[in-house]
Amino acid sequence: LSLSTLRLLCLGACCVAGSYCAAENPAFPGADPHVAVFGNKYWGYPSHSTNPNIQFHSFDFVAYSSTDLVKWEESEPILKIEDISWIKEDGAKDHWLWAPGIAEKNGKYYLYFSVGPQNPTPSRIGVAVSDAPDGKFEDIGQPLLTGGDGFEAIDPMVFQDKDGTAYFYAGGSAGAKLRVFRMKPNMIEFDEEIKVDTPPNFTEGAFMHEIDGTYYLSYSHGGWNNPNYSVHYATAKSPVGPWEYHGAILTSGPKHKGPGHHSFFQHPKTGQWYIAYHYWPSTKNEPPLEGQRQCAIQKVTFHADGTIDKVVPSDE
Ligand code: FUB
Repeated sequence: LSLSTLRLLCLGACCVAGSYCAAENPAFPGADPHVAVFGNKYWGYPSHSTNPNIQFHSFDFVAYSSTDLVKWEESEPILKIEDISWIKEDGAKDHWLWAPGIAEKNGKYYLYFSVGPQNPTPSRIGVAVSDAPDGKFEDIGQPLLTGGDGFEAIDPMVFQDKDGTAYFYAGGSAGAKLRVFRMKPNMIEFDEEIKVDTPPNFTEGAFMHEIDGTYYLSYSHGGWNNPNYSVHYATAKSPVGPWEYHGAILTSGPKHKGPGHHSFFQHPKTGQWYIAYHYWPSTKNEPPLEGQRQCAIQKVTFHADGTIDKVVPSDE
């Protein structure tokens, strides 16, 4: 057995036993990963593209599943652009998908996704539903949210609070504006918009989670193809603010630049928290960064005072 095979076996065995679980990076290809735990598996949903010139033009989505954060299995396509009936209604010539967000409720899975172009027609967000985390997902037949008036409808994320209420977060890029909606119990319609402040240094990629009554709003800051891309966060006593800004948590490191568009998830047995994000493989310090973005996973530590230890991209 080679050293790397032995290492894989050891990490996998330790992780399944619930004692230790370190990822190996890059975890899987793509960008904007939303990683969640469903049943006894980790599931990763990224933007993916095989064309380095069109970094966020996905024409379908796939899911990656793993039991140990080391070996990831790619699914068949879970949603294809040609199965989304309303996409062409804006009259634009070309369309694409990116930045999926996943949620589960009562055994149904909801995949929220961004639809381009962002201009001259407004960006849109759709949602598709499945009975399984690896699909197939069926689009609901109409957009859930459309951009406009300086708001870009991109980077959807749904957070379910302890009382079961679901909140939808989206927005960013040129508008750099965050919008939040309380969802109806069916997870495919909005109940009402909740006016929130856009936190400092917000660019895009909002993510909400809660630990012991502290609500963490984290988000990307900077240019998505620039080394200054990073993840910042703010905390609140509710899922809709008011926010207390804490600064950057994930920034470029010596090996990999421009990390961002992340998600947080927890080891189901040990409670260890992880951050999933994408980075650029290049070590150059100037944009444009080379190659395809890659998804990475690292341990992260939250403190009782609401602060988070800083992270830089690492290979494990
Ligand atoms: O992947 C395309 C865009 O890049 C996303 O919308 C942003 O969050 C950034 O990651």
